[in-house]
Amino acid sequence: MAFTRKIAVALLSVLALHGSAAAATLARNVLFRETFEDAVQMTSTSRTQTPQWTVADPSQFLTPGLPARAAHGRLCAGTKFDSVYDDSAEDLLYTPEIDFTGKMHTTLTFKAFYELETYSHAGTVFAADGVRLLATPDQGQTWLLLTPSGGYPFDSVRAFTDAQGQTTPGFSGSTAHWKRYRVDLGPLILQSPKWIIAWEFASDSSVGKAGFFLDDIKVTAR
Ligand SMILES: [Ca+2]
Repeated sequence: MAFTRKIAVALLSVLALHGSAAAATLARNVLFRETFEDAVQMTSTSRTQTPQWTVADPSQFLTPGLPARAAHGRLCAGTKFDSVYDDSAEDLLYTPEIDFTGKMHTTLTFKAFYELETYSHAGTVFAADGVRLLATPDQGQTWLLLTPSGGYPFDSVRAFTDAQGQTTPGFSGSTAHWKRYRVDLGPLILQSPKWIIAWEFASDSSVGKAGFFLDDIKVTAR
């Protein structure tokens, strides 16, 4: 009887070890995952009265310029599926704080599909509305611009112009399909172990388009 109990205890501890080893492997490889299907972890804030960021099935809407379907599963995040986006909007969609303590080779990947306002002047195309990737180590006190591998399609976006007249690069124009983007988070992690990552959408005072759609977000470390 005592022997059986000893075996049972030994088996239990083996099971417990296997369980924690599996959890440790998962924790090491995928630090954050968002597909917008259920139990969505990301949240949004809006400067305007009508929030732009929402989660929906794009196949259920007739708005021109929307993706035919989500990139992963049925649902994706996007700026107003039932109409074009609003003017003078500034909306953040952000992750919970991600803890990178002890991690190396950290990477963010996501899929995006977008149609955002551009304009032409003297034969050159400029970005009016856009989306950029930001990260904060201190709950939004300070923000850093993140740059995807290969850079942003536009070097400046008018809607991101600040009080000093400065703007930043960003996504603008349009994609014909879902595109996968990759961001090396290594330089961030050298500065601080915990970060919130945000997608900031901003529009100027005229011309709405279908907007920016986001899915299949993954933060990994090796
Ligand atoms: Ca999805």
